[in-house]
Amino acid sequence: MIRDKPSPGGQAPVVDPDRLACLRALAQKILWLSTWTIHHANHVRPNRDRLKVGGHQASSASAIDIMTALYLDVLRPEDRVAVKPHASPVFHAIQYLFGKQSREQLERFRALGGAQAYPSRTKDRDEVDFSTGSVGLGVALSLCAALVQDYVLLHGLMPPGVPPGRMVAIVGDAEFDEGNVFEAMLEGWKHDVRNVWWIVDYNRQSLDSVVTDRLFNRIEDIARTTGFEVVVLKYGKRLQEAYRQPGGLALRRWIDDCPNSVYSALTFKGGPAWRETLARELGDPRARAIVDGLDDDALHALMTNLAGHDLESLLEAFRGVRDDRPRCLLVYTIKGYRLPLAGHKDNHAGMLSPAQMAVFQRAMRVPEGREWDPFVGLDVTEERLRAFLATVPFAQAGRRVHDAPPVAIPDRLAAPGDPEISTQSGFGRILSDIGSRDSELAARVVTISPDVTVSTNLSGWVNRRGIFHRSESRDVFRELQVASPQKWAMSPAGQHFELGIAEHNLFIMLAALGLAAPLFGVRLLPVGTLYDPFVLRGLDAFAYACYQDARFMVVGTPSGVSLAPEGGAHQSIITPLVGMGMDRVTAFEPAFVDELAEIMAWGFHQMQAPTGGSVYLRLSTRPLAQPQRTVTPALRDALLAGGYWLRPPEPAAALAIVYEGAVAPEAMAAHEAIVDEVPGAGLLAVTSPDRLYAEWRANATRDADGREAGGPAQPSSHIDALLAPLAPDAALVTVLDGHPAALSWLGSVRGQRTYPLGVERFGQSGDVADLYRVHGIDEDAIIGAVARACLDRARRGR
Ligand SMILES: Cc1ncc(C[n+]2csc(CCOP(=O)(O)OP(=O)(O)O)c2C)c(N)n1
Ligand SMILES: [Mg+2]
Repeated sequence: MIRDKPSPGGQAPVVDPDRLACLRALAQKILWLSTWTIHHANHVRPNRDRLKVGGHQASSASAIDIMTALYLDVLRPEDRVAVKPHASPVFHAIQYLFGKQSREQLERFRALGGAQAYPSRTKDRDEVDFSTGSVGLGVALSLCAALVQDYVLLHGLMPPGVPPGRMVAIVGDAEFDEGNVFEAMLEGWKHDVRNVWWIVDYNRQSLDSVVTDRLFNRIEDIARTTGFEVVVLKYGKRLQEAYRQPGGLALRRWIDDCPNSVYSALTFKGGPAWRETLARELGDPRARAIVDGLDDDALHALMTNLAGHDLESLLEAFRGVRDDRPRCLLVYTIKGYRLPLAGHKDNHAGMLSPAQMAVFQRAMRVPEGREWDPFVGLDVTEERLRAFLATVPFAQAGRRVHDAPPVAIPDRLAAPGDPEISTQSGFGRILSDIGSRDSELAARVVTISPDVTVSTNLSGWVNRRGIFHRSESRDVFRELQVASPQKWAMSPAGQHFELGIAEHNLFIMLAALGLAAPLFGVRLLPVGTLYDPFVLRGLDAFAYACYQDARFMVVGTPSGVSLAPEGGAHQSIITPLVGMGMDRVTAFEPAFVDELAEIMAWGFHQMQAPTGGSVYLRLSTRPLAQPQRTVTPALRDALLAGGYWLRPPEPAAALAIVYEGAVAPEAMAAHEAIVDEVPGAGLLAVTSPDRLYAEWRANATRDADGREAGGPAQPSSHIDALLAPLAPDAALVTVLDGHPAALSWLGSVRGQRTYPLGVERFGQSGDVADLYRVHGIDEDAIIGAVARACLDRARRGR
């Protein structure tokens, strides 16, 4: 085993030269493997589409030394990492060296079923902690995961033997252009986040070009302001040594003052260009003497000796972190370092040509045919490297992804018995009732809301369970006896995260809470609330959370124009389509609270099922008279499958009214008004177009390979069975307080003509009756659509 020597002064240990030699050799191999993986995908593997995609080579090369220092030395198995999107080849190469990634997967990089272009929790076979790809999101997720780790620790939920880790993000400097990163920083500061490391690959380049000079000053300021300890790592050891020589300060001043674009261009051009420029611009003859004493290669190596490519500097800095305060390490690097693309402003999409690759391969001393050999061409023997790799702390754990036993969910959740109540109130009451009990479910529910806790009806739950914070804070209003129904004390035992108004943070926190099982081995049941229109504000993060299979329940409430006087800015229109279109989420929009109670119980199961997913409830503040009924098992099954007949049709009926959500009273009234004219007409309650649609599509007739084969749909889907009693040419008048496309597809199930009603235009303030009239979803509009349907049918000869 290779050990470090303690340094004489008891400072951060000096890196053992033997260990450093191994790390340097392996960094070289990681550079080779990642570059070869990309080249192989573009030039070697048969590429049917001839789509040679750049964006990986230069970006990967930039992060190699940082990632080598982290993965091969500093990280522990319990640490979790968000790797910047374009460094995925580096990540896979490192896993390959650990024996946790196969050659076959690397050979299939970016091909179907192979290693993914961007690290993916769900699709990559090596252990990706956080998916990345959409810049900025992985960065924020690492911080949110640190908050969740604190929550788990302070609630005593961490399973025995699972130590807390550091939540690390390897960040591209341009990721700081994404506002969501700053939103997360502020939230982290409010919650006194710990154990988060952001290591910024400060190559001063983004996709299109070289980034603004002194960007890091701004990043540094903001990071400090939001509680990060900032460490700037600029110069490597060789440059530091040069600065100590006579004239060194002048050299340093020149580099410090050099604009990013000039530095990048000279890096690309190499030794002679450095010499020519420095000869012209270095006033101090002693500084010029430093330059003159070096040949072109050595001069280039010196001038590009940034800390981000100096393993010693990196290790010193990383190992020097001894506390759990959040760290932002700004590490100077060169995009494309050690590749012929280095520094060129257009290099993001750059690729090595086959000729350049041949030169590079020779330089890496990799014989043809041995490109995937993990040890060939290095200065250290295979035996030593194998021994070294066997001791790497990060690779010691067998499996780093945890599992967690499911939380028991009662078969039924009690629905409030009020004769008239809205689904939003019902939701608050059901949750409050859960909170009043001493159950496993109550212990594992965590609620979260971006400053709309009270107005989305979480008050009851929060009063019972309290707000979470690392440190206690008193409820001053209560202590001063100012009457308020809402308790607002915070403590480490609280079970509600109160966020600022940033819906992005809500969804990223839901992602982190919803990954507590694989990350920390404990199952949490996160429930987030927000106003439904602002689902769109957090949509990217919503998709991101689902993309990596985080499990949560999100409640969009109030929704639609039914929150009438609040006006168009608060009225959601297209969210029913979001619920249907989003993968790994099941969306429901119940009208009645007995339905809601069943859906929530189902949802808590769904959030834990191996092939389950998240749940999105679109709720309303509109109080509705509740049906007086008991939910039979058959009704429960039907409403969970997406719909049931509130008024069943008579056989071969010519028409059905189909409604979803808060427009139930209008649909019921219209049904009553027309049923004499259209005998036997049915009234179908849809609780989830998403469920109906998904099952209908899944049951489409398919051939042996699973491809859709045309022909009649299998009559096995729930919606098909529901619509079967109607006449084959029956009309369906559909209505919801949302975009009508959510239900208009129903006509395709059995070829019945659909008359879709819904909201298609931005709304305005008003009362419910006015707005329903304006948007054509009131009783009259439904009756009008029924009349049109009957006329059409008559015209067609019936
Ligand atoms: C949300 C989002 N917008 C745009 C892109 C396209 N894109 C990929 S990488 C990149 C620039 C990345 O620059 P930086 O973060 O500095 O990474 P590096 O220089 O290390 O490659 C852009 C704009 C993306 N992946 N995600
Ligand atoms: Mg960059």
